[in-house]
Amino acid sequence: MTADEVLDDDCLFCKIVAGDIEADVVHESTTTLAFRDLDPQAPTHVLVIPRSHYPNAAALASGEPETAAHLFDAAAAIAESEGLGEGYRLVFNTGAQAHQSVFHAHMHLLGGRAMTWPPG
Ligand code: DGP
Repeated sequence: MTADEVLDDDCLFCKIVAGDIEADVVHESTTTLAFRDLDPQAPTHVLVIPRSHYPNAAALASGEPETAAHLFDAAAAIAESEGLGEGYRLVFNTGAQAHQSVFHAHMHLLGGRAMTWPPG
């Protein structure tokens, strides 16, 4: 944990950041944490999150724009370490209608199989 991160006691991903819930961590930095999704939708399915609590990507971009950029840096590093040179997809579900179920900003990194377009 870094000194300036802001956590929400009721948030699942904040509990992962705090180490209170285990996760299969694949990458970390002072501002970000990345771990494998519990319900993977592709051979590689990693969630890249800010350590601090923001309810969605827009709130993160507004509150901590440098950390928002760090999520993309982390995704690029993970894509390389996971061997996703053929391509990968980055997704931010935002809001219930878009199937956001955890209201701590997170980027899905999906790869390792051919993707369909348009997404459902
Ligand atoms: P979203 O639906 O976009 O809010 O994505 C939330 C993702 O979080 C979903 O794909 C499943 C994953 N998830 C939920 N609970 C846990 C957990 O406790 N650990 C891990 N690693 N992933 C989780």
